[in-house]
Amino acid sequence: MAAFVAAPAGWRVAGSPSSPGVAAKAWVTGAASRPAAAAASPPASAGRRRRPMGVRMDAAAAATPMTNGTAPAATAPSPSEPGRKTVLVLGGDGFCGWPTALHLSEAGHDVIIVDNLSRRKIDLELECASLTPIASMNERVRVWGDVSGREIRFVRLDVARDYDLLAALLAAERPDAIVHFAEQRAAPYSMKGAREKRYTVDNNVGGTHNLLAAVVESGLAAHTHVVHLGTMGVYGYGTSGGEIPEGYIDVLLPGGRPSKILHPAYPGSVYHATKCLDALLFQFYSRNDGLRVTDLHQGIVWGTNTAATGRDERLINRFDYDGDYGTVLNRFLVQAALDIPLTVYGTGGQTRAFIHISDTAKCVALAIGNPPEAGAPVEIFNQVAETHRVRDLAALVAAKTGVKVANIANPRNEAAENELEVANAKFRSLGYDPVTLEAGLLDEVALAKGDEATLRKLREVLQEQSLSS
Ligand code: NAD
Ligand code: USQ
Repeated sequence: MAAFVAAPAGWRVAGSPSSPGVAAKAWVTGAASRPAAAAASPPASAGRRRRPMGVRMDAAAAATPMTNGTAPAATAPSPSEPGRKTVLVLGGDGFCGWPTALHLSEAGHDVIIVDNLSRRKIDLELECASLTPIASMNERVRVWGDVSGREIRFVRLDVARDYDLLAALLAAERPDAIVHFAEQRAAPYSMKGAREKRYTVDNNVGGTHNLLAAVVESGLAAHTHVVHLGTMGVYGYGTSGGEIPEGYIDVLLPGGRPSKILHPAYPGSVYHATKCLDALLFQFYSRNDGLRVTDLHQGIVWGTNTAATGRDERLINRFDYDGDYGTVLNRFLVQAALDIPLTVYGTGGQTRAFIHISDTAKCVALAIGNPPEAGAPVEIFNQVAETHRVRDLAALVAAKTGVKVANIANPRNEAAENELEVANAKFRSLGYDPVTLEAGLLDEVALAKGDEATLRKLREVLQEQSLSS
């Protein structure tokens, strides 16, 4: 348990655990303490060309509705339901993708999840797991059919590798919108070593480019709206010198020529760099092919469940708390529940933007409902609710739970202190009314701290993970 506290994974420690109190537990320390073979990144297994679930490999597949074969006897919403769209959710097995898929399905859209399950493989590689028990994808969509009466189809394919299958899927389904979550999203993981850096770039940039090329090749450029989950980290931290605008800045080019350009990119990790490269691809395809793209620059997501994932325990969302995928507030919540001092890296002067998981789903739905015109510049929203300094977050959690705070050497190469002010007027004007941390945190803490059964479960899970590592 103490290992969990003291062993954040980060890029300064890759290859040689060096932060004080680094633990022996592989599931905590990440690749740093793992033999090379055990650290094999997903491409090793993803490379085996498995037949994606439900996807027929013959030519007829392109015209055949694709399901996972266990689709529930669901009452699909009527095709005439107003505003109903066919929506592909790439990465729909993940932390943000799963609740978003359910939210969109509940809203009446015809949802198809596409995922290669690579995140589950990374769990095995890191010898860690979601704190919450995650059902298989087949079970997830079956249970959703039972409780909601709505069908979600699941197609297993690798967006970065299975180009032909992806293109066939688009041609067959002609989706109105594609929500693209399918990327390797942990900055610490992307900085572990050359293997993880290369995987992150190949997977993220390759996947995004495959998607854009497939939309064009399928003749859907003017039809399909691509909604991508980007990150606030593309702007860098403390680089804007004031409020960060939504994507673009007005500049005067030499000779006094006015122009509107993408906000300069200041990625702080290889992962964040892939989001900057994605943004350039969107700009190119939007100008060159008239693609309709919305890029959502999202802050750090916290929380676990949404109304939809709370409808049955087999629908529960994943909750990561390890040093790579566990985001800061969710780590603090687990630490508080176990009465482990909160791991503030450095001074905790890093200011970051935050959003609750239920708002992720709502914002994506808002974006889908407000597509840009074909040929319009990429629409960019800052998908954030509020900003906080890490040390203030720790103080808030400590005040609500009585847990102590531990400042530990920062394993990341980042500014010790930064200001962060973010514009998000566009989302607010569309009706976005965010869950705030002050209000929502109470629920999460109650879940983790107030409920003895949950506490017991947390301890059991940590105990099991310690034994198996
Ligand atoms: P996650 O790792 O839980 O989910 C990503 C999903 O995509 C996984 O299910 C994974 O198996 C799948 N995937 C990855 N590569 C794939 C590929 N090549 N083909 C098919 N499926 C693939 O991550 P998340 O937290 O849900 O994040 C989703 C997206 O939102 C990411 O792009 C991330 O950058 C962005 N985002 C997340 C946060 C956050 O705090 N979690 C904040 C800002 C932005
Ligand atoms: N931090 C701590 N203690 C911890 C863990 C983290 O102090 O135990 C600090 C980190 O040093 C960092 C901040 O908290 O300064 C945020 O770290 P994080 O791991 O919560 O989030 P980050 O690495 O920024 O990445 C997460 C998601 C990523 C997304 C990004 C949005 O994993 O997919 O893009 O948030 S943003 O940060 O706005 O760019």
